[in-house]
This record gives sequence, structure tokens and C-alpha cells, in this order.
Amino acid sequence: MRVFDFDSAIVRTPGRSVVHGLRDDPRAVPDYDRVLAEHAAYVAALGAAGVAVEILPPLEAFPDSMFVEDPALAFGAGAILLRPGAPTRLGEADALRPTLAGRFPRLLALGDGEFADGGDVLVTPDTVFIGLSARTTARGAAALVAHLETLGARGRIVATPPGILHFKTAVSLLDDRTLLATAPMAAAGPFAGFDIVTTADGEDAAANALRVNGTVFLGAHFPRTADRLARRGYAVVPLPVTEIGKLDAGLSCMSLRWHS
Ligand code: CIR
Repeated sequence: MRVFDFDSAIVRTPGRSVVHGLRDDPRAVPDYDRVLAEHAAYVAALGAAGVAVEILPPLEAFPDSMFVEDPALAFGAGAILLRPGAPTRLGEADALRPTLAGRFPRLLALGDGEFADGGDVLVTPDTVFIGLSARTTARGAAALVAHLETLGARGRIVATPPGILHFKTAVSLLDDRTLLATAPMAAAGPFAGFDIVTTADGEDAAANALRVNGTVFLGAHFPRTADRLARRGYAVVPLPVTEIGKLDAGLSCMSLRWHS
């Protein structure tokens, strides 16, 4: 089983409140219908890649709750409820609890004062990288390392380069030994032993790609990065991300994935 082999996923349909989601540029207001369309295309692509997708209903009280990757981590051995570092997102973990409790052999949880977002967690075959960020604190990361150990995984706490929301904003796993990363992440990243494909100039946002079984989901607006991946033999599935990009989001954030 490879760490990017998934047969199960949870997603959450965006609510209308998504237009009030957190973002770096407040002038970039996403269009609700287009967000919905991007989400629907993503869910369809997961299904086409062989994943059984459970679709949770919108949570209007939490504008960013469609980004289910952030409040939890999921593995075949168990799930971990996180504590998202943005105050408006904290309640998303509790909202997920009943769903996760019924689906995993174990459900662990971060405690009070232990903040971590799933967007800062990059799972690779030997190491789960945890990037410290404005959302993920040293205390949260340390607690996460302990929970990962309980589930048989080795966590490693690393720095996130400045100027990005999450660690995975700038890097994703392409296969067991290859990463897709922005040039700054490739230069600064703690990735000895990995091959790194860098995103093309002007296409930094392509770095939040998502490997699912045999395919790599990539933002549709990054043609030169897509070429690089295709030349290396990856089966690239382009997906629209223009609207969710306004919310500083990419392709990993919209699902929680695991192999049962
Ligand atoms: C946020 O700022 O929390 C959301 N607007 C975007 C979350 C993106 N999540 C992710 O990359 N894992």
C-alpha cells in the first residue's frame, strides 16, 4: 500500500458563507456558484480515481469548512482531530467528530492549546512532515508527533517558508520519492533523499497538487507545470481552482483521504 493509495474520502459541500472565508487578499471575493462547481468537479475526479466519497452537508457557521483537510488527519489505523489555528475554524473539528468516530478504529485528538492545521502536514512513506506556521504551533506539532507515533507513523517538525499559508501550499507528494515544490520550498525544504520537481515560473500555486492512486490532480491553470509532470510520465488530471484559489486554497484541502 502506498501512502497515496486511497479508497475513501470525506468532503464537505461549501455553504453560501464560503464567500466570507479567510483569505490574504480581501478584495478577491469568490463566487459561490463557481466554488460549488469547482468542488463538484473535484468530487467527480476523486470518484473517477477510484475513491468512495462521503459528502457532508454545508456548515454555514464555518465559512472555511469545505476545507476538511485542516481540522483532521486520517489514516487506515485511525484519525486525529486537530485544532485549527484560525479562531473562526476551531469549531470545525468538533463538527467532524461524530463522522470520524464511526469510521475509524481509533480517534485521537489534540488538546486545549495544541493548534495544528492538516494543511501543514505532508505525509510521505517514511516521514510525516509537520510545518510550523501561523496556524500550527510548536506545542500542537509536538502533540501531533506523539499521536502519529501511536498510529505507527514518524512525525518530523519543520519550518514553513515565510509568506505562505500552509506547508503544503508549497509542496506535495508525487510518488514515493518525488515531490512537487515551489523553488523557495525546494531550496529551503528538509527533503534529503527526495527528487524534487519544481513548479514553473509564475505557477507557484500549482505546488498544492494531489496524488490520488494513479493520477495527479493539478490546478488547470498551470500548463507549464502540467507539461513538466506529463514529461515525467505522471497522469495529470487538471482541475479548476480559480475560485478556491481566492481563498488561499488548493487541491489537497478539499478532502480527507485514507485507505481503509
Ligand atoms: C483558510 O485560510 O483556512 C482557508 N481559506 C483556506 C484553507 C486551505 N487549506 C489547506 O490548504 N489545507
